[in-house]
Amino acid sequence: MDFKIKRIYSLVFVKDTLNKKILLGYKKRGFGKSKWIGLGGKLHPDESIIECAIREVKEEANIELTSVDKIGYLEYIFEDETNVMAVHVFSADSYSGEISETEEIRPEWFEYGSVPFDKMWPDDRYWFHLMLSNKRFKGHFLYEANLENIKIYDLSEVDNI
Ligand code: 6OG
Repeated sequence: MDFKIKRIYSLVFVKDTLNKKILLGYKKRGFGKSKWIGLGGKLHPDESIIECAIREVKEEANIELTSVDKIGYLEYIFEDETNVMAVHVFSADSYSGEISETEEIRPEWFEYGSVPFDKMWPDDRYWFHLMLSNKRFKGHFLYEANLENIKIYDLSEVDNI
């Protein structure tokens, strides 16, 4: 029997819309180590996905989000693995506190035109432009077991997420 176990994650992009900059985090450890990623992580039992997004941003960059907008849903499937990562994508353009580095993440602002795709998850190249231009989207990505190549994907813009 072939069945998949879904693991649920949040993935949050904090935007400085005035200066057209996006906050990414350099992942210092764990899954995705040495990549630039959005902030976020695994859903805990007894919290909503929005609570997860807010908690993870606090844990990883020391700021408190004051607005979050759900903008995307992505599923990652890995060859030879039973787990599926179900990732709820958010954007946020207001927060309180000062952004600072934590044990897991070194946060840094990037201009929309200087996003370091060569040091990010390969799927980001497909949907980042949608996220940056405030579009909503859904997609699936099947990764080869080496986690470097995408074998098949689908992606679509949606009105509601
Ligand atoms: P922690 O392990 O830090 O949560 N994530 C991915 N993001 C993209 N763009 N592509 C992928 O391709 C990803 N796999 C995981 C989801 C991991 C964080 O990294 C995101 C979470 O926000 C495979 O708890």
